[in-house]
Amino acid sequence: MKERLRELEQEAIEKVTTANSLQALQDVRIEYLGKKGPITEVLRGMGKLSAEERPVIGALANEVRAAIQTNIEEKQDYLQQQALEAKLAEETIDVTLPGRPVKRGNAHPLTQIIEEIEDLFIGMGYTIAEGPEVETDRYNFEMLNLPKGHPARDMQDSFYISEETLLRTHTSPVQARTMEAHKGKGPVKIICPGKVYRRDADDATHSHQFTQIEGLVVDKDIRMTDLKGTLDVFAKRMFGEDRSIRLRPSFFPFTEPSVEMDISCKMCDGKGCSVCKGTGWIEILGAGMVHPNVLEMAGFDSNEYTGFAFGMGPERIAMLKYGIEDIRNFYGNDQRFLHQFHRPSEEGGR
Ligand code: 2U9
Repeated sequence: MKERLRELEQEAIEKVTTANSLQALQDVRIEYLGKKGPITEVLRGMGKLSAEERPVIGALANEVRAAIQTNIEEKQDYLQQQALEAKLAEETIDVTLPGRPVKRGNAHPLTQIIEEIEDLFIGMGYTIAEGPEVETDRYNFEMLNLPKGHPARDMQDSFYISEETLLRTHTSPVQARTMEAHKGKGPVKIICPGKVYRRDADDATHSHQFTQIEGLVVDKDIRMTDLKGTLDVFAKRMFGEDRSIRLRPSFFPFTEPSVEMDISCKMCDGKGCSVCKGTGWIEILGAGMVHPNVLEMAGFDSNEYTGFAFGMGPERIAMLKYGIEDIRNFYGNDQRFLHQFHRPSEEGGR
């Protein structure tokens, strides 16, 4: 029986040596150390042995079982280590591989136009002023010479939140607030960009939310010629030095006199084409001298102070500049549209 046990030990160790997978090793364990294995069988037959032989064979059987067990565990550690090393080798990172390009975003085309206009006016000494989009009736209408009952205050045209509050319909309340904060003392020289809201049905040229940029200068001796000179500089910087401007009489409740400004059509150089509808001119903005009522309501003495103001729609400017035909493009978040407006500083990685 001793020989049989030694033989089994020898056999099992050989099989452990040749086992080259964790599964094969598990098979060896079951074959030799399992309940139905030969060593268990030897132990079961010990009853037939003499009293002297029994402890000797018992001890030997346990020794053989322990030896096989240790052998299997050592091999198992080895195989696990090998598997880990193989996995690590397979997963090696090649740090010399070029990186995958990251898709970079860009500023929204309207943001770009607004920033371009802001920069232009900052260069002429203006500062940027902003204000709330939820406004009171007082700042949005009253202070701008639009008293109760004025047709422009029609409930149908504005998003009212309560009787006294609404989504601002223009950025003019920012100018009214800024003037009021100056407590009757000039100069005021500001540009007010921002979102505005009108109860309009959306189509190719209307959007219920759009943007505006308005400008305001209030000081002593501000004249219509200051307005004209400023708008001429703006038109030439924005659309090209070869553009000319013309002012047509118009009406706004907050300015008197009021004008609309056209620039000569770039497409036909003023000769008349489909873009300018044969007129040679394209309407760009509205402007005028600040109405004395507006100056007085904001705390300025209209005998001492005068001012000019102008307002434009960045959507319209961008549509003219880039030949965009539908205003809804600005609000659709279509990447195919937006990605066409990368600025030089935003190039790369596309
Ligand atoms: C104060 C005083 C005067 C702002 C002005 C316009 C003319 C104008 C619109 C044109 C189309 C904006 O893009 S648009 O919707 N605006 O024509 N805006 S003068 O005059 C002001 C504003 C505030 C206190």
